[in-house]
Amino acid sequence: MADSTPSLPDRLIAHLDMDAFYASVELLRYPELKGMPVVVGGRRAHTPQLRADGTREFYKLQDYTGRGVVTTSTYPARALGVFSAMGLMKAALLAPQAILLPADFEAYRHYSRLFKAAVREMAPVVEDRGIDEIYIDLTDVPGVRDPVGHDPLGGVRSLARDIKNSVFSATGLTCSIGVTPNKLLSKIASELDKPDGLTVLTMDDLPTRIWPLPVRRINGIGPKAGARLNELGIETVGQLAQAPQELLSQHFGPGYSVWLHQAAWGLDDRPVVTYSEPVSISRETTFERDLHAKRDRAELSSIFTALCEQLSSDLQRKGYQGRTIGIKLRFEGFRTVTRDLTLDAPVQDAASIRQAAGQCLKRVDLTQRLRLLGVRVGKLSRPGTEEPGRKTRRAGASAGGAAGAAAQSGPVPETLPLFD
Ligand code: DCP
Ligand code: MG
Repeated sequence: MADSTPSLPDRLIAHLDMDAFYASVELLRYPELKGMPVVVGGRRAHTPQLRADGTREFYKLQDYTGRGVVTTSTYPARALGVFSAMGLMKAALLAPQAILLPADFEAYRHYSRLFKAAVREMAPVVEDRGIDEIYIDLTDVPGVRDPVGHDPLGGVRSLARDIKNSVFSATGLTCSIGVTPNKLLSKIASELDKPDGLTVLTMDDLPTRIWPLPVRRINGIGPKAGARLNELGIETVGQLAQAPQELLSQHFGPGYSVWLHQAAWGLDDRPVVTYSEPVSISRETTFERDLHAKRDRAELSSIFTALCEQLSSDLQRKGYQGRTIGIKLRFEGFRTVTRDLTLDAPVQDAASIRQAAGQCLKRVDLTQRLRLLGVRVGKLSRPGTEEPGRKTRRAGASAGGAAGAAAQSGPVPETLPLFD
């Protein structure tokens, strides 16, 4: 008898993303908040206080004043319109009763390690994509191609379910998984049934499940490209799939337009890469109020030093040193400027980072008030394994944000106040 089972794709790639990750970790600590609108994004001052009777007093969003943003929110808070990156005071208008909690990155990193270790025990080919997401190559996991009853994808579903269960046992947290023939589709699929979702798609599902989605759901179509496509009347992935290649090429250039077309047809050959070194490590902070280089010099200077110290301890903990030191400044009005400097030899200590970052700072016009300051170390190496240092110093400058034209570079006149 001929085998009528449709053949499975060559590759079976999963994308796993934790649900409301930071907020869910907080709920492990404060289970009484389960089911409530909760927002992570406060400062230490918003830490819940233990009352005499053993209950906790939480901080309500309506009592917040300041300029912080929502780092993440629970699904009940999202139902009220509160999402990542929204200003906390704006969020307070939508969800005044929501609970505000400070972020605890140590805890999130701990749970990140736990869930990744749990997955690796079941399927070792894992690509780390950040604190709460991974790709997993399930292609060669034993049993994955076994049908279950009449379902040719039964083995895939059952393995994905086992992975979800194992993540839950290890952490008490739920995640959402998409399994498809490639990374591009899996990244989209994992979001289709969030939270606690499991979505398995083959190429046959492309027209019904992927094409109706807005183009922005494709990882790699950012706000600019998305807006541009919409202006051309291309709203959905399906419309993108049908768009004439010449039209795309005209507006997006030859390389990106070919990629757009392939993405819309669900094509992606990228392998799951099991190991990658970070490109850079950075620390940044948004101020509670805009600070001026001259008037708030002392405050800025100590924030700047603290950032360099934190960065140095990050580098030491992770076992890296770096040769390129960069700064990021965001001014009132959201103009963002970056500067960097490449040193002869890699550094790891706070003083050297501070010194080089200070040099970068001298190349920025600081007449406008600042709302954010960041320090970054790039060109990373492991101590003892670095390539020989360069003879020359190279300095780079780039600018982004609302006014990309902010690449006003060159030395700033000596008379300008510097907080270094
Ligand atoms: N995060 C952040 N700043 C953002 C977005 C997210 O710091 N602008 C942090 C908080 C999130 C974590 O990264 O908990 C993971 O990001 P996700 O986009 O996966 O968001 P969540 O896991 O919170 O929710 P979801 O269930 O939609 O995945
Ligand atoms: Mg997530």
